[in-house]
Amino acid sequence: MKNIITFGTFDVFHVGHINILERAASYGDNLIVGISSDELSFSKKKRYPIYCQSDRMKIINSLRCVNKVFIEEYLELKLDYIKQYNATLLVMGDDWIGSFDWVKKVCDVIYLPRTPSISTTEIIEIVGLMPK
Ligand code: C2G
Repeated sequence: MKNIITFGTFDVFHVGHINILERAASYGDNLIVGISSDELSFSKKKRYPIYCQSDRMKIINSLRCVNKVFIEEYLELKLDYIKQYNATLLVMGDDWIGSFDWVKKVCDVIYLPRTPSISTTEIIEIVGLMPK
């Protein structure tokens, strides 16, 4: 059994999220997803997510390509999560390229190209500009 692990906030779920999750799942047998806690998301993006962590977990957990979800509290604990879930491959979008190479002593790491022209930030901006 090959366990794949990936991480993200996955706020306001969109096609870029499902694309990376499906591609990550195709590398092994089990896809485990670390969902950023609301506090971790705040520390990364300087705003709280639109959807709270329990709703984001519920959405990701409902996907066919996902086998397990858990809350990621700190970026620095990546290696502990990788060991805890016996993951042999970490998959991340290429906006994180190089950032997690430090786990390579325990686990392979690949960075996949992001889906172009879509992001949660952009969706929030567009919705904010819509006439009432
Ligand atoms: N993503 C993508 N294409 C997009 C948008 C996002 O491939 N158009 C990918 C990102 O590269 C990431 C995943 O979807 O791998 C989740 O994206 P975010 O929710 O923005 O995750 P982020 O807040 O960057 O958290 O420990 C690492 C972090 O927790 C990653």
